[in-house]
Amino acid sequence: MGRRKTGFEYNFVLLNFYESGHAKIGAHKDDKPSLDQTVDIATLSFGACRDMIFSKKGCKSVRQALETGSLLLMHDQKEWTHAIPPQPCVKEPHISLTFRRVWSSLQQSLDEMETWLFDSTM
Ligand SMILES: O=C(O)CCC(=O)C(=O)O
Repeated sequence: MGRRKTGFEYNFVLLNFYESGHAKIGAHKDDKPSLDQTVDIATLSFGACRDMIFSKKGCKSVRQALETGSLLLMHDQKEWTHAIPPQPCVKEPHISLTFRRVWSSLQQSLDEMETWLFDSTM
C-alpha cells in the first residue's frame, strides 16, 4: 500500500490481531522519535468491526468504526491519543495492518513498537 491510495510512501507495517472484543489497546500517542510525523499512519482493517476512540485535550472525543476493508488515515499523531476499547459483545477476530514511515533502523523501530504495544495492551 502506498502513494496511490494515501499520497504517502511507507516502509514499515505492523499487524495487530484482536482475537475477540476482549482484546484492546489503551490510549496512546504514536509519537515515537523513529516515526516520520509528516506521514499519516494508515490503518487497513479486516474482520469484525471495532471502534477506535480519538482524544485530544480540549476537544470532544471522536469514535470511529473500523469496518472490514476500510482505510483510516491518522494525522497529527503527536496531538491525538487513540485507543481500541474492549467491546465484549464482539466475538469474532479483528485484524489491522498499520503502515508507517520510520526513520531509524528496522530493529530500533521494532524495539520501540514492542515497548508501546506491551505497555498499551496491559
Ligand atoms: O490496531 C489498530 O488499528 C491500532 C493500532 C494502534 O493503535 C497503532 O498502530 O498505534
